[in-house]
Amino acid sequence: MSAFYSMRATLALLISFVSLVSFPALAEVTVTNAWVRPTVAQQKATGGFMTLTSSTDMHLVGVSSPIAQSAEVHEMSMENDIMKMRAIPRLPLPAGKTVELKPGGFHVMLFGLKRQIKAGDTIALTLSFEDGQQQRTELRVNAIAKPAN
Ligand SMILES: [Cu+2]
Repeated sequence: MSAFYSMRATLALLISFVSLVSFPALAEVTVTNAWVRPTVAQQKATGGFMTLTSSTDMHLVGVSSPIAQSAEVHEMSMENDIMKMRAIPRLPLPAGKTVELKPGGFHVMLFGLKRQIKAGDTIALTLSFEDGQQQRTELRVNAIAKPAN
């Protein structure tokens, strides 16, 4: 879908360093390079991508956005030579390991888009995490709309 867009260089890099307080330990999830694919008019779904690093073992268990009626965490896999994607309820974030959501791999899927997403738009995403004690925390990040690079 990005073929509809010129490869205009988008230098904006949104970096969110947010501390998540999880008693008694202090857990920290770092999200960098959050971006979403722009859409064409009438397109109702798009993908979101980012790099996640957690200081403690966590799971990404949900995502939402005010621009979408619903959102899911997806994985891609090859089935009979066909690339398929499906929703996964929990994406493990092992302590200290960088987990990438990128085209062709894990990604966030936004459904029921309420308007067109244009390159340069800022899209708010709320990520839900769960730690080993089933303690949930939310983290809001701003994703920049840009074509895949
Ligand atoms: Cu998907």
